[in-house]
Amino acid sequence: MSDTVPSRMRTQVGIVGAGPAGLMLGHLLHLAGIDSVIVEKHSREHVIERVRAGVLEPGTVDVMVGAGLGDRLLREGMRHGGIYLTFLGQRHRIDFEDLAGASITVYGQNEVVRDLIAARYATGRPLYFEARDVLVTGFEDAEPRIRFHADEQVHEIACGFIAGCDGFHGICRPSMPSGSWRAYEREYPFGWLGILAEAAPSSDELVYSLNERGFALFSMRSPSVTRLYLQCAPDESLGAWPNDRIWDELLTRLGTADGWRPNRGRILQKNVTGMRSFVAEPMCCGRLFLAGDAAHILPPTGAKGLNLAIADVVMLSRALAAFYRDRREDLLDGYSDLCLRRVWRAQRFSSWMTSMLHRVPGGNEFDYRRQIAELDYLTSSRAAMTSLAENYVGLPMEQY
Ligand code: RFL
Ligand code: PHB
Repeated sequence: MSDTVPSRMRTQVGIVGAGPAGLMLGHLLHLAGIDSVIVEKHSREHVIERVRAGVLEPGTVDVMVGAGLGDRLLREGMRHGGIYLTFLGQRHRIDFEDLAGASITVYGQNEVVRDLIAARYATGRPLYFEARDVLVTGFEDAEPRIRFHADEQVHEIACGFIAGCDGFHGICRPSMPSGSWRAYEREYPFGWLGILAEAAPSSDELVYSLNERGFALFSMRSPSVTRLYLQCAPDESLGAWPNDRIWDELLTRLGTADGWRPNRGRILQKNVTGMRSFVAEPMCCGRLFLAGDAAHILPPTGAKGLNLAIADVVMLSRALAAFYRDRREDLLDGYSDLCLRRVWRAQRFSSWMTSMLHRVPGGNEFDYRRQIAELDYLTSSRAAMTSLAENYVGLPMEQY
């Protein structure tokens, strides 16, 4: 790679990563008349087919619609006015519309990404998939560059700024010199085994359940596809989970005394995810700005990761637009602090939901009884339910 002559390009913003953060940033910058190049390590198919988040806050839906990307989302997204919490075999509804005046939308992250890639292609602006050996340099000295290998060629992009949207395992955050930032981190002693099943959802809304045997979650992707999760060990082997065992466990943990249970169906996909809370502060170094999972990750119990990624890039696109339009640097200077306030509120909410709804392996009965008491209080106090509803539907984009 080093002995070939690189193809050289110049752009205002070089974006590393074509997940929701990178693609949405590219689109918002395009709408503001700012050019960008997006560089992604995986193939287009891999990026679209990765099954991850499902819940969009109303603020995220507004961003998609405002950016002209709402057609399919408004047609196919499923609006949910609340969620259920199950414990001791009873389901309790939390009514978001009544308590917080808002609803959430279930629309798979892969559909969001599919819409964003189509929008990027429609602009004709560059998007490289399957980029190898991606390197970011020079961002501390006002000469940011992205170098990578794709299509049998070495490419070097001189950028005004670099946006590190390359997820938790990306290269941008580790490229920031140690000492210039700090990590706040917590690991959890459990993970989630997730399945996608060819089965009509048997509830119109999500069901989060705490059972003696651990946490389980009922969600969906479409009128014919159910998404389900089970608490498991962080390094659980899928080999130990034949399909019948998965269904037995899901039905035991989610089924309620009134006879409600998820419908069974062919399992289309299974995976195990560990859980971690992580925040990098500050979310920038010189002319490199981190956004989304590259800067912070949360346990998925609060359904916040994708929504935070979108909020970050809304703020970053505004700050970059103020720079290129009016030569104003104050929004770039304030970017990290502005985002971190929302990030920490989401971290608080996600770790609270996680500790309320999971059983700590080897934990004692005292904890389980305390968790049941917490759920009992939560589902019988309007004040407590309002707090959950407000946090679940998320802060408006304008409010921090
Ligand atoms: P992504 O989606 O990880 O995208 C980063 C992209 O960068 C690429 N990349 C590189 N590209 C170039 N060079 C390199 N060196 C690179 N290294 C990596 C990667 O290939 C990838 O394409 O980060 P982004 O854009 O910040 O988006 C964040 C979200 O994906 C994430 O927060 C959510 O999926 C989290 N999450 C949920 N969030 C919600 O808001 N609501 C939910 O309901 C929800 N459920 C979930 C979730 C995450 C889950 N898992 C699997 C962790 C449920 C689960 C099970
Ligand atoms: C999902 O549908 O994948 C989902 C829903 C809610 C969560 C996490 C994941 O908290």
